[in-house]
Amino acid sequence: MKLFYSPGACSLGIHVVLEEIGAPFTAQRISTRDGSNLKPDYLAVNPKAKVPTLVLGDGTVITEYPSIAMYLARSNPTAGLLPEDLLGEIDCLSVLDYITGTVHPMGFTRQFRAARFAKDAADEARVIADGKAAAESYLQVLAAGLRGPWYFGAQYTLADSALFFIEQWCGRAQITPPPAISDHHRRMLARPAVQRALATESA
Ligand SMILES: N[C@@H](CCC(=O)N[C@@H](CS)C(=O)NCC(=O)O)C(=O)O
Repeated sequence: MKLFYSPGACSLGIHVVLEEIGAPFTAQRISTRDGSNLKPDYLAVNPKAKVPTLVLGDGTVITEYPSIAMYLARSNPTAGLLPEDLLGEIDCLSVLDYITGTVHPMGFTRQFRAARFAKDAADEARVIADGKAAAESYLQVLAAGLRGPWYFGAQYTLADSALFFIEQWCGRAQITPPPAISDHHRRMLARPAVQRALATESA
């Protein structure tokens, strides 16, 4: 398997999942900051020009964070990254969708890529402020759902690694998360799989 990631991007959550599973994989760095995701070589793999992208050994390409995460968890059931009951699994998918479909784009992308959403340069400060306010309110929702020590209580799941990339972004966005989220972030940083993924991405 090969993971295309950009350092510190949402692909970090998938990188952590791969490290948790422990199956062999190659981490292929591209940078969305320097526009490598727009180059023809990468567009041939993922025409959406986004990370993460997972390429399986037989060449199958999987895009979109929740789909990649679900594939990895379902194809490696012994890693136990999904609740076992159907409604638990659906709850987990719901958290992944909320984080990647709402919190990420509406809260954080608006702050980190304000120019894309602003009418002109003068409008960027408003876009950033709106993104920050939205992110703070989404974090309250996530904190209220956190059952601790992991998102769903005793079992560590895909929801935890997705929440982790958001927690990493709070510093860059100068957001102080609710205490339950900061505590969860500290627990994540203590996990060897998280430390391995961070070491690779910062090398
Ligand atoms: N819907 C996609 C969104 C992924 C996404 O927005 N990734 C960002 C990095 S965090 C990206 O690749 N941005 C590059 C760009 O928009 O130019 C998913 O869930 O995988």
